[in-house]
Amino acid sequence: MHASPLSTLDNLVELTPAPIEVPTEPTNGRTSLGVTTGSIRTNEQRVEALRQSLERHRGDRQLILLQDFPDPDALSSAWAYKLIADRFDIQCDIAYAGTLSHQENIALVRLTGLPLLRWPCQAAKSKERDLGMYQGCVLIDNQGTTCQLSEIVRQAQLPVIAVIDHHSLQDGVQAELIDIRVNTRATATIMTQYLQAGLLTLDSSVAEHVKCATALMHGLRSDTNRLMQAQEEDFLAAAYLSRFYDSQLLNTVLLSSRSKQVMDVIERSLKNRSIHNNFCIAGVGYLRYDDRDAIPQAADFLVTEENVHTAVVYGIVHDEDHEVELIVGSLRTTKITLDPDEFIKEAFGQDMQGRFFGGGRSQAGGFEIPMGFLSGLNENSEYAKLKWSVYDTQIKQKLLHLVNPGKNVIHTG
Ligand SMILES: [Mn+2]
Repeated sequence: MHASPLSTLDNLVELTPAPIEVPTEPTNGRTSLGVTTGSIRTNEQRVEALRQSLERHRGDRQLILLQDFPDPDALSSAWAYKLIADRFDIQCDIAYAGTLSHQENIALVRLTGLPLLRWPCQAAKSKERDLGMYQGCVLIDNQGTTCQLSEIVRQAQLPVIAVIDHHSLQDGVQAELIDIRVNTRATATIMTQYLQAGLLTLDSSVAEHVKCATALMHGLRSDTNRLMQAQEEDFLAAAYLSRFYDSQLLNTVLLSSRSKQVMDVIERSLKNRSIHNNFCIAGVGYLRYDDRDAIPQAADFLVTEENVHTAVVYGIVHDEDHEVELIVGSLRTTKITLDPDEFIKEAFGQDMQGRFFGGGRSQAGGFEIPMGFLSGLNENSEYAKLKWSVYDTQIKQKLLHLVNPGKNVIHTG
């Protein structure tokens, strides 16, 4: 494996009991190492900072932005923020631009009544006047890089009040309050700590509290591989939530079954996979926008094979609304020393604007590569085949450069 400065950093951070606070200024340059330059804050200071921020914005209306394909950690954490903010007379709306495609996420939202707005980008743009009713926005479980709405909000000059996240620090994060803990396994853990510190006292006789606690438990479990990767602070958060959550409701959410489309994508990933140096790589060809969540699910499955520590699954997703195609990929790893954020950034590099094609957190990462001019016209099946084969080859080449350094794996020309 390549020597990753960030994985060394993460190991270092793990030895430090106090989590790291990031600087509020954007880091210069492209290195994520900027994360070390911040001062270390205590939990009390963090709680106080959030309390003051909420106090300062009393009576405001805030927009909580989620990543385009929100997962249980993001959904539950946003809900917890909304309930906390409510105590300070701040009304929040939770919005996302993409699709809620994982069957468990759909079940979670339906069964708990989690308040959520879907704002496809086109609609959000035309709603620009509506953005005027908000005094600020909040990014939860993301830093704006995986959230199309953040660009629209930026154009509307809506101030970013808070960023609460656990993914690796992305460039240019600016907000009044930044709480990014790269060493914490789930944003749900961070939000539970805020609840526990008294920003909102949960009450098991309030149905909404019980449902939110259940959602947080689900978020925490799903970002820690069912608690198997959980650390002390996650267990402490889960212990606190256990007083309020509804285990039967959680069970119902977890029992939701996979759709046929997801099974088909998993089947294709199994058929197409190749294993090099304990890395499993699988291209799954074309899939519909609404089925794109099948990609991380296939990666989750492939990483369970013996002798595989890391799985990368990717495919071409066709977004009919916007008439564009993009490569969407997911990485899952059980290798402690592999940093998904660093790995993806190193494998695929940046676009012309200097933005990375993806990133990640502990054990998971994702990437999106727009296909631009080559998008569409797949009715011509020869062209569609050729296009897939070009992208498939190029992604494999880029990955194998890192997986088998020194080996000239694929000869071109
Ligand atoms: Mn998360």
